[in-house]
Amino acid sequence: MAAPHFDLNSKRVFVAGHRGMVGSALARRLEREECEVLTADRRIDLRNQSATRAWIAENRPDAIILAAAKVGGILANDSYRADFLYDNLMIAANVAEAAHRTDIDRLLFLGSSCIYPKVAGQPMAEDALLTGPLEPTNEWYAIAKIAGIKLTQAYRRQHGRDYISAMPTNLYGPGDNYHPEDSHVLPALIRKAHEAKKAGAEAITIWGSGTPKREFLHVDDLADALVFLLKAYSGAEHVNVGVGEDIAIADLAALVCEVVGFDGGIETDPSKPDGAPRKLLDCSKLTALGWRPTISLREGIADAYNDFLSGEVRA
Ligand code: GFB
Repeated sequence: MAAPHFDLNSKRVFVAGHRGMVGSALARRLEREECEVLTADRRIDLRNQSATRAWIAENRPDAIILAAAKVGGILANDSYRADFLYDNLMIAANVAEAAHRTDIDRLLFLGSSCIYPKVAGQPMAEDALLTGPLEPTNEWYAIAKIAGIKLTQAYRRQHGRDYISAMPTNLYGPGDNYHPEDSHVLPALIRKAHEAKKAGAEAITIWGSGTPKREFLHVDDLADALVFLLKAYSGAEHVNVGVGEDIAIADLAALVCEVVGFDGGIETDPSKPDGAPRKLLDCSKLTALGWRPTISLREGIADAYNDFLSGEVRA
């Protein structure tokens, strides 16, 4: 097998955002590598330029994976526009600049599939970026994430830095946010189905029409893909990370109810937004590099439900 582009052996890898769902999955996955994982034990505010510069200069990692972000579901994105734009812009800019200033040559930035136009040919390949208007409910987040991609490209081009970006599809898994209003759809459905089962309710209510389609990637598969890219990939263009198939929200709700064991009905609430009609990623670039996911949606939902049951939010 060819030598990796970036050898992780004996390297010090800073996982920024290690308390979040993605960062904690990354820290678990990196335990299987011969590298040292650095996390910021004393919480650093990555929105703060001098604090970020100081931490990175003091700790001097060999590589940084930027998994820290302000995230949330469709309603949170729409409600907290300033936070989603400002926080994510500052985090991306501060970390990229501090990494360059400290002479750190390897950075992996994480974006999201919402960087692509609201209406784009499906599946969406990397070159669909900036070919049309964004989905309005999450354009604030998307603009910050597009700026992050552009930062990695700019530091590559102007300063010769080996900075790369990965764009995951909708994520779920252990450590997710199960907040009833602010969460993404999959954890929200787990909570709704669980609470309806406990209460003996007749039905759960899902937001919107139930017809939009989404693609779901388990966070442990994402972490594996990110470690793969960190070792193997160098290029200006970002890389999509997904599973290659999507599911209508109404069908997802039925699957979640089945896994949770709730056999009541599913009603829709058309007063809530649908968001993008579909956002399936074209992952042929990642497949050609040699990576594939391994966790099926049903298996992943069962794992996420176990996580929900073991957590504080159990009602
Ligand atoms: O996961 P979600 O909030 O975000 O919603 P997006 C996906 C779809 O599920 C939408 C529907 O059509 C929602 O209307 N849905 C149905 C629900 N019931 C529920 C529910 O109880 N809660 C939630 N949250 N949705 C986000 C972006 O978009 O995706 C972010 O806002 C980010 O920027 C993230 O990119 C991955 O997939 O629509």
